[in-house]
Amino acid sequence: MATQTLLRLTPAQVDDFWRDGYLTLPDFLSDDDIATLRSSMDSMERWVRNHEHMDFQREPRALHTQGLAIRKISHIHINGGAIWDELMRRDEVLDVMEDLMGPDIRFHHSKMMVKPPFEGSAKPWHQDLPEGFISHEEADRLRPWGTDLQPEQVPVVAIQYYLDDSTLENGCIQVVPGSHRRGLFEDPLHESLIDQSEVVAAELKAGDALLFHCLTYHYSAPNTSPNGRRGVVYEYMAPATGVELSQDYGRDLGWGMPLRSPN
Ligand SMILES: O=C(O)CCC(=O)C(=O)O
Repeated sequence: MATQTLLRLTPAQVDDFWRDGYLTLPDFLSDDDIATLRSSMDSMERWVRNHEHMDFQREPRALHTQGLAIRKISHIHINGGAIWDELMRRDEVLDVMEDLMGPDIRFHHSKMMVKPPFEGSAKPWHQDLPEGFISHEEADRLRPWGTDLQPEQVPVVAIQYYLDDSTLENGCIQVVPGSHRRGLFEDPLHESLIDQSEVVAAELKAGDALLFHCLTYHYSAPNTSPNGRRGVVYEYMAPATGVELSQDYGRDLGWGMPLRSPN
């Protein structure tokens, strides 16, 4: 795929990320990227509709498509083939991660989140950290820290690339700015933790990307529109002090794979 031309993050963008817990990156993917990834995704969706696999999750209430609509494809860097693996390793994204977390960058996991027209379901408010990054014991150890748990101590950052425009109507990601400095909570987040007046909808266009920290509260609403919304997530981490990573259940999913090392 053609490379795109994002420059390194500016110091102001780095500050914004660590202040707000998220950052938008307009035009991260080139038009060629979008076309290639969409075409790959179209074929994958056709294939996945007719096959069962532990990495494919369907929409629970997919009435229009007789239960076949796809909600999620886990481990897209493996299940999607070479172009999705290349996107995971791309210098431009590793540069961004290095700007945020330093020069020792490891891969954590990937997934394609699909919000089919009218049938895409909500993803409840949550923080990513407890979702497989750490053991239950580790989460229990970190929760009592409250706001003493600084996001810099758990350097795990997600980037979501959009293959389609992502709007409030089709279930864009919504975030609570600054929530990554409020500690670690049970998963999913209790509704009492969400103050709607603080919520920001990250409406983005195809080709844009959204970065968010693993402690940032985030949510996506059901897709009530005729427009699908596909957003692929890759998550990266710096070696974290004091945080025990969970295992990848015996499959070689590349979790913890070094992608960039300090010279
Ligand atoms: O794309 C979505 O709708 C949800 C993604 C998400 O919450 C995540 O990657 O943690």
